[in-house]
Amino acid sequence: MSELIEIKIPDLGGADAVDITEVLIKAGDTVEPEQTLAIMESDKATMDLPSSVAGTVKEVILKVGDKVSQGTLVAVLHPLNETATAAQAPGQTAAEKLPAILTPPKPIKTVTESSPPAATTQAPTSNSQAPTSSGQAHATPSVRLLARELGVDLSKVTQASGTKGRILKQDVHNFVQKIMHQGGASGASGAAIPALPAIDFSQFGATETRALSKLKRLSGEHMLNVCLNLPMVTQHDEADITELESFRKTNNAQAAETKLTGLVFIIKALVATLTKFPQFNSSLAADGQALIYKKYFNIGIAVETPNGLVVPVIKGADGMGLEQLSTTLSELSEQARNGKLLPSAMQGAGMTISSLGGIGGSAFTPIVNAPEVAILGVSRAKMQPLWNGTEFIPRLMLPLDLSYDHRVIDGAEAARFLVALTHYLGDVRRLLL
Ligand code: CAO
Repeated sequence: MSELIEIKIPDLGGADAVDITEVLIKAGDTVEPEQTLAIMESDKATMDLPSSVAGTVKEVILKVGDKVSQGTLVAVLHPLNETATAAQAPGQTAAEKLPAILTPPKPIKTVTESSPPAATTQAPTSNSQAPTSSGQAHATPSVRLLARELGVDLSKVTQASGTKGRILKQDVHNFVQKIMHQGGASGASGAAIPALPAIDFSQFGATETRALSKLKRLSGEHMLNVCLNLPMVTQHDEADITELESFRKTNNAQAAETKLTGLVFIIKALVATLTKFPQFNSSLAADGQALIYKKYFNIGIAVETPNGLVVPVIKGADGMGLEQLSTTLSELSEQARNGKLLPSAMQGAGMTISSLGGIGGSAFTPIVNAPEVAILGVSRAKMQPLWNGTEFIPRLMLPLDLSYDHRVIDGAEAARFLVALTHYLGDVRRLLL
């Protein structure tokens, strides 16, 4: 008779008290390695719990609504083969034997860096500070976060479509829609924004409807909230990167190991500029009455993935050289594209860079990744004639777009910030001063 296997929650990248929203196994089921056993939902992401072993479920310990952390017991299995028990240490009791640590949870949806790292401690926008008395309502942290962001008092949401009367996100959206329609009908004024009219496009020609990915829906929700709540302005400037590019090319031709892209120089220059302008590396306090200055230099990088945009964070960018930044950037963007980023890898940025330079374009207006207060957009560098006082000379010019929260940053500060950044990029030796 084989030993029993205890399935436990693995390292959740620092997340704690994560909600179990679905349990997909029951006693008697046979599970395969990689099969999803349950779904967890934190404020930042929904993750599935894949099994690392094959077996028959003897007992399921978890139930929907439980809060779990690393080490919480999920289920007990009879293994299907002996390999599962091969790692058993001698002297363990039956209960201790082979706590099969699950393979790392797979994020299946993420709110992107744009989401506040912790709903309970960091309110991203002024609306999120709207007083609510929703403490008793039955809802997951992410639903509570959504309610806070929309200024919805959960105790007033009467429709609860989830199991055991749990309020779902759709219920919150329905509630808001209902209020908006009531407002419109009664002619009441206020912040409610009327929904766009639904149009049957098939009247104009053939159409096909495809569902948005969860990632797109969630990041879209957050971006809409940011746009509705932040007074944003975008400042544009150009950096002369002729010398930088010449150094980069020479270095790449000589250094076989790590190729540097222009982006790592921009990260380095951004960190130097942030040290001079610390208000750009800050967030508004929850009550909107103070600024929280971050003494760390964590830079979010917007990465395009097949499912949508995610923002992994390069932590401690100030302590990294160009090569280490390059390696870290390519590791994080690869993990992002393979859907392997843990929620913790997308948290804690001070400021974000969104680079479209590899694709094209001369300027754009990136959306601030609230609760951050500024974001740097990078467009495609191109050769341009520059007047040097005597003649036009060809220079490689890099367009930069700085969007900022005007509640925190003034236009003059933004202009100075970009001037400083372009100086660093114009002569990277200044980074050593
Ligand atoms: N000007 C000119 N060329 C540029 C450039 C710029 N500003 N930025 C990058 N390039 C070039 C690179 O040098 C590279 O050229 P080579 O292949 O000849 O070396 C090529 O474009 C591709 O670069 P890259 O995009 O792969 O690498 P990166 O380090 O510049 O960027 C990353 C990495 C992860 C930011 C990028 O791959 C990416 O995902 N960008 C999209 C981000 C995005 O979607 N932002 C929008 C957010 S708002 O919706």
